[in-house]
Formats: sequence, structure tokens, C-alpha cells
Amino acid sequence: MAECIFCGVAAGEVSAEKVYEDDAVVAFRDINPGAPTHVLLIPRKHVPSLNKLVAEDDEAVGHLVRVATQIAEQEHIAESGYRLVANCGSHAGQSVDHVHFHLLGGRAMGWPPG
Ligand code: DGP
Repeated sequence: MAECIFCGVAAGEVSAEKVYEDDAVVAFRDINPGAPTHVLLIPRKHVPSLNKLVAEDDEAVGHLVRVATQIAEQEHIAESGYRLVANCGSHAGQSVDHVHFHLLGGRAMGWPPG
């Protein structure tokens, strides 16, 4: 069993409602949704924080962003708009130490975020 919960999701050891997966990226619905659409996108590779990304991760992260746009289409939020955000560190409220991006949509959102 993976020590990291999101590595566990990626490996199929932890149940989650996956909406997309390939060799590099996994996307699944957030367990505690903050919007009508709330999908998490992760690289399969365990990287604990944005601060630890290295050049070899560029392709996977770029791919992840493109996958997010495709999921936005599937979820019918591409036209109305959405937010793709990654929390890094304690001030941002990062609670899981595996790089992840939140795809949020289906309602209007305020700015700046709280
Ligand atoms: P963050 O605060 O940016 O680190 O976001 C972590 C998100 O991960 C948070 O919105 C809740 C979600 N989450 C935590 N554990 C699980 C889990 O086991 N399954 C799923 N689907 N989501 C989880």
C-alpha cells in the first residue's frame, strides 16, 4: 500500500471516482467538492510539492494542463469558465503532499481567493 494517499489513488489501492487516467496523469473527483465540478489532477510520479518539480516533469505537467482543458469540455464548464489551481505550502492550504491541481467550475467564483 502506497504511503501517499494520491499515489494510492493512482495505483488503484484507494478508491476514487476517476474521470481520466493515462501513463502520466490521473484525474479524479475531490472527496470534499468545493464546486459542482471539482476534479483533482495529479502526475503519477510522486512529487511532494510544486517546489520540488524538476525539468523532467515539464512534459507531464504540461500534459496535465491540457488534460484539464479536455475534462472541462467533458464537464460542460469550458464555456462558462473554470479555475485550475494548485496550492503550495501551508499559507496556500496544501493538505496532501503530492502535486495536484484543482479543476473547479459550475458556479461563479470570487477573486482574490480567500
Ligand atoms: P489541497 O488542500 O490543495 O492539498 O487539496 C487536497 C484535496 O484533496 C482536498 O480538496 C480534499 C482532497 N482529498 C484528500 N484526500 C482525498 C481522497 O482520499 N480522495 C479524494 N478523492 N480526494 C481527497
